[in-house]
Amino acid sequence: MKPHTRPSAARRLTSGLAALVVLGGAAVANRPVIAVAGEAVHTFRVNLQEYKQTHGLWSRLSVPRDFKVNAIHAALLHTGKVLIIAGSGNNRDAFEAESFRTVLYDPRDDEFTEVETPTDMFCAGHTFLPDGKLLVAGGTESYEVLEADVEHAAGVMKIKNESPDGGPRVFPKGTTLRSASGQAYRIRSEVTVPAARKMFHGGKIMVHAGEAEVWADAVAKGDQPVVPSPAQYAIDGLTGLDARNLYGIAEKITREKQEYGGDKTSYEFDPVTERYVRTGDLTDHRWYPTLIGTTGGDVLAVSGLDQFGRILPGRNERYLTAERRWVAAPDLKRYFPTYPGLHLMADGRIFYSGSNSGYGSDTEGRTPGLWNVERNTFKPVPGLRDAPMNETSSSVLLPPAQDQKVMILGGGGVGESEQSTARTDIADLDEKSPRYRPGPDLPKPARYLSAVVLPDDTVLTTGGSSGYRGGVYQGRPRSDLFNAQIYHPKREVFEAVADSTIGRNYHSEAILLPDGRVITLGGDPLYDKTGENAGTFEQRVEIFSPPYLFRGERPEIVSGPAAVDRGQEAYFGTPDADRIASARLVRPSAVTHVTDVDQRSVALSLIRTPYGARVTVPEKAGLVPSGWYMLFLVDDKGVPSVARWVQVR
Ligand SMILES: [Cu+2]
Repeated sequence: MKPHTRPSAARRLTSGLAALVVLGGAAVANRPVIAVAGEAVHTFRVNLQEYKQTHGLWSRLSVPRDFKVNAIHAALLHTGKVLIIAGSGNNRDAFEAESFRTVLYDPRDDEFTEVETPTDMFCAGHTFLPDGKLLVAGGTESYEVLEADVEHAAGVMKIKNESPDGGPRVFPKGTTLRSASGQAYRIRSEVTVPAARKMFHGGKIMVHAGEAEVWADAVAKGDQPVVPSPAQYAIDGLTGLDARNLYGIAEKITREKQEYGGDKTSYEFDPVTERYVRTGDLTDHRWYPTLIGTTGGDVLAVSGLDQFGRILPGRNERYLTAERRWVAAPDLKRYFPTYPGLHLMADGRIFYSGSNSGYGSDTEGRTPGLWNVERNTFKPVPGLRDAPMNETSSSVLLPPAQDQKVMILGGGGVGESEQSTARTDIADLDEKSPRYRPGPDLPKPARYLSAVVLPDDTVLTTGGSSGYRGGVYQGRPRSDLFNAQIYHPKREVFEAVADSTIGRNYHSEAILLPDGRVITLGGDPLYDKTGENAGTFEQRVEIFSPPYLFRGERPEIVSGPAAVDRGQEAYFGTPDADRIASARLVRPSAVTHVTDVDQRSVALSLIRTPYGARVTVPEKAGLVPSGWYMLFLVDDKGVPSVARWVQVR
């Protein structure tokens, strides 16, 4: 695996100078060109070797037209390619046309390929399985309808069946139900209602009605069919006993905003065949779930909105990896907001950082803490500042993972709040009674900040906006952030690096590549620059080369095993053994909505030999969950090798 080739420093310097000379001449004759000349000076400055050594370098990736997609999800596969999932890409027309997109990008040769995408994975959850496949579950079954656009009152209709005889009853799409006042409502999809169950209870036979939920829309437009309180509805066409045993119940039929509805399909994306392979469905429909692997290799799906846009009231579920199917997990009932920021800790507990993507209650489920998923107990972690601004914040397990420190960064007020925070706090989860303590402030308040663990034990933070979806902040119409900075956990400081040139807010991602660079994608502003028209999804891609790539020759890994067992030693050959200072296993990112439960950097104990490095993989699965990792050897100047892929078993 070779690092991406770039123009040499000398070549860049020459072209920068040439531009300066030409524009300098033009500026004398024509004043407006001065602005362009200023840009050339900037281009010249950021390309200076000394600047790059301390600030790194951003460069735009040229993406062929056919492969420009709305990057909602991004994951680095162990083949070295980046999986970019758009699904319908938050585009209603694409959703209605069933045009769902996934693209693979290979950073070694800048090649793109299209992947067939069977259902709308927009806003699914995902995490890597021990064998390196990416489990992708949930997504979008229906798009939201804003309150102003709801012409027909609608709501969830629970169809009841009180008869234990006659088996399940099927009602086709379009079946009409009628209110006491005669208003008609049609169901949006077919529904199967199970028969009632007979149960013996205290010597008596009790009948428990069968029931199933379905969405129903009023036939007539306007407010007439609105029913604000619980009511019963008769099903058209039923007579006799059927009419008595079968009926609908709705909590409310309203013209309120209709939220996105979750999907229940689930896939394993195979990096080798580059195909989605369907698994058993989720037991609950989920939009905005977080998926997280446990120490045993199974996966939990946590939170999300159901098919009717209601937040799941604490129903989580478990993926049995060996059986490739989902099962309900009533033993793990616990309520979280959507896309909760979860991190697997060394002892197998799951830390909920408090980061989330909102929906549901603005108070319930917002307390950070350690979740014991064996016993379903939860130990709150207190001390977080600006706790009401956890929505759209991000959190990261700081490198190395052995330190068991999680940092939470930025975030904003609930919903479309214009408030946001520059706060970072750090929880040391190895302490007996862990609590958040203050970290250094970000340069500017930030929502949707991307945080990327780098192989030299630092964290790049980039993108985000101060306002909601890049919009209004403190009187300014646009609020994308272009400043990027690197966090140094040892010194607990942020150091500024070069500015990015593309703003990224909601629906944006940044992930570490095997060659040590960071790719940044996406951005979904609510409004355009004028603040009056709808925004356009940011499809341009920019790549950051951190300062360590400009500090001299990179160490090389020339040999080593493709798989290692936890707790075991492994030997990697390198001609640069004398200057290797550290070895790190970095688990590749799988990120959406700045939620990335996968990325982590694990320190390996290191013994140098004349021609290589002997490393030992830690024993705890909570520290090094099974799966594929990038092995980086890092030299005494902090310069990482290109990674070598290793499967940890
Ligand atoms: Cu979203």
